[in-house]
Amino acid sequence: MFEILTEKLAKVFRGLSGKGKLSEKDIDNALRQVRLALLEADVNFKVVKDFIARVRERSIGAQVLESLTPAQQIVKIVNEELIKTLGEGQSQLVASPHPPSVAMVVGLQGSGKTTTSAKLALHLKHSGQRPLLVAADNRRPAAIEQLVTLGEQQDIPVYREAVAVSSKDVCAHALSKAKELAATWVIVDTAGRMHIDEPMMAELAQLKEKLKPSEVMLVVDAMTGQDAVRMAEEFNSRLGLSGLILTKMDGDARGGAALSIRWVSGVPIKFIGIGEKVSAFEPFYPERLASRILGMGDVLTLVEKAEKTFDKQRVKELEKKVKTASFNLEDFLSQLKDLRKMGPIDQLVEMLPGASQMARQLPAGVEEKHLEKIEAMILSMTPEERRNPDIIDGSRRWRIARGSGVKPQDINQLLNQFRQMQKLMKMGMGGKLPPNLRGMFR
Ligand SMILES: Nc1nc2c(ncn2[C@@H]2O[C@H](COP(=O)(O)OP(=O)(O)OP(=O)(O)O)[C@@H](O)[C@H]2O)c(=O)[nH]1
Ligand SMILES: [Mg+2]
Repeated sequence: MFEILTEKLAKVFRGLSGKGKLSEKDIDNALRQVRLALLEADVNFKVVKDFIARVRERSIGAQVLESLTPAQQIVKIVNEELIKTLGEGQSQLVASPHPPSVAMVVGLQGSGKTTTSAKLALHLKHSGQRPLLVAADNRRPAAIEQLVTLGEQQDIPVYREAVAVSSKDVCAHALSKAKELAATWVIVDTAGRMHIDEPMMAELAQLKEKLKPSEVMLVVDAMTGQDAVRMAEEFNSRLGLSGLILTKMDGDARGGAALSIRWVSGVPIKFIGIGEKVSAFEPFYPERLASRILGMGDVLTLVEKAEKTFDKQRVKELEKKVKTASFNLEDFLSQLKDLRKMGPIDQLVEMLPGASQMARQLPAGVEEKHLEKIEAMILSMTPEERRNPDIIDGSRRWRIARGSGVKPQDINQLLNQFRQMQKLMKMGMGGKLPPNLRGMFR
């Protein structure tokens, strides 16, 4: 799920980061592509429209256009708005002030109610609760057996009665049983239908009346796309839902349901099912899904770190120096120092305002120790030499090499590479980085 969307978004962002500053037109162009990617992922039309409008409004603001890392700023905005769409923060289960708390599990036929009831019970058990499962789906004898089997496997008690007993009575008796067992949670697996119909809703409403649940959770098959979204709206208006559980998130659906359902229905997603096994169940974290969709791991934290580490004014000065090609080894050294304060080098180089052009040409996995070496060499130079490397002759080279524990050839190599870099800067940094310059970071 989401692979195609992730790929498409990554392409849009790559396109943006290839540019220095962004114009309004660049942003609109990028957002058009984002919009298309979301629609192709089957995200609800209204959700896409709102989302794009929010991202655009924030992106067109001076903050991004004038920023030195506009592409990263936009990724950051997209991430934040995506989280908003998915529901900010994690939605916890709501327990009743008078235990046992009751969670009703509802949904259409085959959505995963029975499996999910068992998953939820196991999750609660693992968090120190004493769950009781209740087989209130008396439409099919097999449904009861299925729950009993799952409960037995996990050593979780299951309350059941004969098929002939009404689900209302089963629930009433189950509550007494829960008291007897001192259960803290009662998870009620209910009957589903092929489609939403009045008898089902009426029965569920009756059960809700009886059980007074603190949670009414709709189980939604994420593979059903926009149908899932409509269904959530209907269930919610009729029954009043407290949470959603998206199942089959391990499938190859395009992900549109997952991305739309919270925004459209207003009901928070509390858990996701990610496999057939009872353990394949997780609390839902909007931030994690958003960053997974954006395929960026912890890049955002890095952006924030970069914002904190690089003094804006100094960054501006550096940019100017780069533009006028008066960027010298001293500037380079100060950038390296800032960079090393922050962490994993290969991802960070990208954020160096002056070197971001270069960074894209760098091979993956630039190693820390090579940067250390460069830093040592520059540190062994006098300020004069750093500002004007041309004065470095044979004897100075010898001295610098000895001071930094390298060979004189290494100093030569650094200076040559630096001269090339300056040349590139003079040309406006437009060209590709020559292969030997890439070696500078290795
Ligand atoms: N891959 C995957 N399969 C799931 C997941 N959740 C449920 N299933 C499968 O979906 C099928 C239906 O699950 P059930 O739990 O029986 O669904 P139900 O809603 O109780 O179905 P009825 O009782 O017939 O209405 C089963 O084969 C489950 O193993 C999930 O998160 N991932
Ligand atoms: Mg079932």
